[in-house]
Amino acid sequence: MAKKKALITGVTGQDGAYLARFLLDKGYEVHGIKRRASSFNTQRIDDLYQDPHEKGRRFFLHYGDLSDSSNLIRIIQEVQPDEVYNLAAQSHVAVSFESPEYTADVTGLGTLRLLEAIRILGLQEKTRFYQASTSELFGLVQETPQKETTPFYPRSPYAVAKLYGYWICVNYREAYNMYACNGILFNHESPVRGETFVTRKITRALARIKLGMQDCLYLGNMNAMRDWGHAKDFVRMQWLMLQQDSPQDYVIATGEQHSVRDFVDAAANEVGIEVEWRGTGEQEEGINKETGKCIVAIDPRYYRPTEVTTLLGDPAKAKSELGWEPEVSFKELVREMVQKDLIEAKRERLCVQHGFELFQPQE
Ligand code: NDP
Ligand code: GDR
Repeated sequence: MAKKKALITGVTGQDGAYLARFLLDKGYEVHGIKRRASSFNTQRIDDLYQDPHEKGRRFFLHYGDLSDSSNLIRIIQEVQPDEVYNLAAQSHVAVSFESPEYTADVTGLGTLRLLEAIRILGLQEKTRFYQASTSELFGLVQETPQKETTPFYPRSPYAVAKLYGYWICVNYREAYNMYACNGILFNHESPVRGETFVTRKITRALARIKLGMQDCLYLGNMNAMRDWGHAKDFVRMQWLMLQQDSPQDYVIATGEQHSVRDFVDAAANEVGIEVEWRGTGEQEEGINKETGKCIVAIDPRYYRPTEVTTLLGDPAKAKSELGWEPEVSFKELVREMVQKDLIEAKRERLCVQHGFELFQPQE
């Protein structure tokens, strides 16, 4: 039987990297779209790279951008994919308040461009489509826990753009009979999570604080509640959704909720620091019990103009219809992330001890 071909947009991102590995392990030929950048941006998938001269190669990268229809049409025509996973997006909620139009273009219209490319090329019978929808659609929550039927109330330009992506995917399914589905995924993390999302920011900072490479971690709203899972579990579900008899939308979540402060405590515990919380609101701070030093503080610049204060998913449909269960617990997720960041911090400290000056990006 011919190998199935998958095309992944956003292959250089967290989920793209996990999904590419997952599909290669399943025997797929995997094509990914990467953006042209002024420096290397493929760190998360470098180990998958195969020399173009290698026989039997199954992993291919194409330059492209979700803002460029002609480029998307050309790539899809060339690849003729059985499955398209649309993971590319300007995916940072806070950044979307600063770049709302760009976010609408890439995160919202980008979805339309891909669906149109499939339709224009006459591939709607062959190509199945996965849209990376999000729990941010629920925003100001109307019901707890949130499930497939919970009304949406987006609270950021990012979420509004994803709302467009959600509905255009449903519309192409109904109008053109395409196999197109939305995975409404709650937050999922991993050791390769982007460094400016709160979980990775916390694990990275606490590892560095433990090793004396940083003094304090500055955060915004520590009361925010999220349903955090592991990316590895969630990409399995993305694939499962495209293997069914008929296309449907699913909520993917763990069904367990923690606050940002809980995440700090769990990560601190993993690195071996006990945090004592003092004060409230903008004055709240976390003190290292052993040293008496303040290691966590609030910086209001991380507050968002409109916040999503609480999210908790109900994955019952995914469990009963697709037999999906998350395998990694919250504690295991935090441990894996902290362990990876401790290794990075040790490497960094070693360089400093040997006289190398390191460039530290700030967030
Ligand atoms: P990342 O931010 O890690 O990855 C986003 C990817 O999109 C990167 O590969 C990025 O490229 C690419 N990208 C950004 N802009 C463009 C563009 N204009 N054209 C082409 N590619 C572009 O996100 P995640 O992997 O965490 O998430 C994957 C998807 O799932 C996203 O759509 C996100 O919105 C959605 N989602 C994520 C959740 C999560 O908790 N992780 C939960 C729910 C939904 P580059 O590497 O060059 O920046
Ligand atoms: P989110 O993730 O907005 O849920 O979007 P993020 O990790 O950015 O924020 C989670 C919560 O933590 C609060 N917070 C902070 N957030 C960041 N980034 N930095 C801080 O310093 C900080 N302090 C507190 C936030 O206010 C928020 O309440 C992620 C993205 O992956 C989206 O693409 C995806 O759709 C959703 O998850 C589901």
